[in-house]
Amino acid sequence: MDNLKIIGASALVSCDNAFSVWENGAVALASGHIVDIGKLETLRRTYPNAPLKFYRHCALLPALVNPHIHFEFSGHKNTFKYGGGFEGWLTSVMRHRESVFKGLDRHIQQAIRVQLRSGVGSVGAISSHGLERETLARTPLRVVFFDELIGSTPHALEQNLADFERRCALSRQHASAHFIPAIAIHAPYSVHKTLAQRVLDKIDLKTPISAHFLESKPELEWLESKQGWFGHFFSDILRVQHPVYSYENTQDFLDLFSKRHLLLVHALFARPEHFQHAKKIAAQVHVITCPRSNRLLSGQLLDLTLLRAAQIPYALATDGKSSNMDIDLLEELGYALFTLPGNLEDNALELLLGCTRHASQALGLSNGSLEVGKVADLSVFPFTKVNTPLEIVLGMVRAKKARALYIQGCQVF
Ligand code: MCF
Ligand code: FE
Repeated sequence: MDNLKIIGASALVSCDNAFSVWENGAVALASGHIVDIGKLETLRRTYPNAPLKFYRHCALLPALVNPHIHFEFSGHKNTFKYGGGFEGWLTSVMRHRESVFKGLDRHIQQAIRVQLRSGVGSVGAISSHGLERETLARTPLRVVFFDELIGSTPHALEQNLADFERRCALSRQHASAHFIPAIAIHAPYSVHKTLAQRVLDKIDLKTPISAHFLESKPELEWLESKQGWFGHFFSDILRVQHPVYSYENTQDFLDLFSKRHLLLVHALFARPEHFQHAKKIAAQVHVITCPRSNRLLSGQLLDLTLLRAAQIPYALATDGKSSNMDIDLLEELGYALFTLPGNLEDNALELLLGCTRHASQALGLSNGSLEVGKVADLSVFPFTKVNTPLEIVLGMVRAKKARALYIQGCQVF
């Protein structure tokens, strides 16, 4: 076979369904895909002429996937208000968001370096304005680029739609295996139902759709009973005279996503019936959890027991620097491991899959596990204890950065 090469390490963690782990394991790659996997010695015998790269005292894993990040907010440090609940944060974003876009390109470059350094090969990038599109299209990162739809007032509907379609058209120009255009419906409170429907009517069913969902209690109150802080948000902050209730309730919002490939981001205040409805209505649902962002903005963490009961997989993400101290997925993984309640071993396994296989599935990619036929996005970390998912997660968190990263079989570092 042409272009065949072997990459091996002292330990291999496949993150496949069977959660196979190999001592002195390796993958054979050709044309950016995994064509074989097994013991290093076996692969060397099968492909005696293939060049070999072996990482001693290291573990080979799928490259990590960060499925929710706002690169446009990478320059943010301490402008937005923390500690005043979600309401305080959102008010401060509405007032000051333009000011954090200064010197943006330098911050985006740095944010990209942070992703790669921590072994992240793919990201789900939420784009409010398209300011990061060109930079992301030129990086080695695999990017699922979610152009974000926002607009809650009916009278500005045509203008919001035109702006969104203009950004989507620019994104489509970059479409490739490394840059996959997708769309985000910002949140129930910020996207009018008619606007969302107009957009979704034109989008094919395979396109991943991301939505911030029930991130705060006021959002739930607004959706369910048309009461609470969001009334003030519309009249006093957005200056909408008579706020329109465009969704009858939470189910009505979820009905937008019939047969869709849906990523529900946060879902902190979702109730069992909401998860059940999402699962029934969509073709595929993942919850994306961003624990540090959730703690900072809404004071709490996702209740994983509700997801397990609904049999909805979750993936782990950093969110943007707009709502986090940094955007390092390994830091997020450590925080999640130490703070999410429940059985530590169970959580470790879910979190590991949450930044590999499940995150990849959420983004509709074909990486995220080491299996024949998968795209060869690989990461290497300096540890060898891989007896349990907990040992693996601890090894990654302790490493603080990856030793090597391959995207589509090409070495990034
Ligand atoms: O995920 C966090 C918190 N929830 C909602 N939005 C954002 C987050 N980080 C950045 N945002 C952006 C969002 O994309 O903030 C704006 C949107 O552009 C808020 S609504 C004007
Ligand atoms: Fe977000």
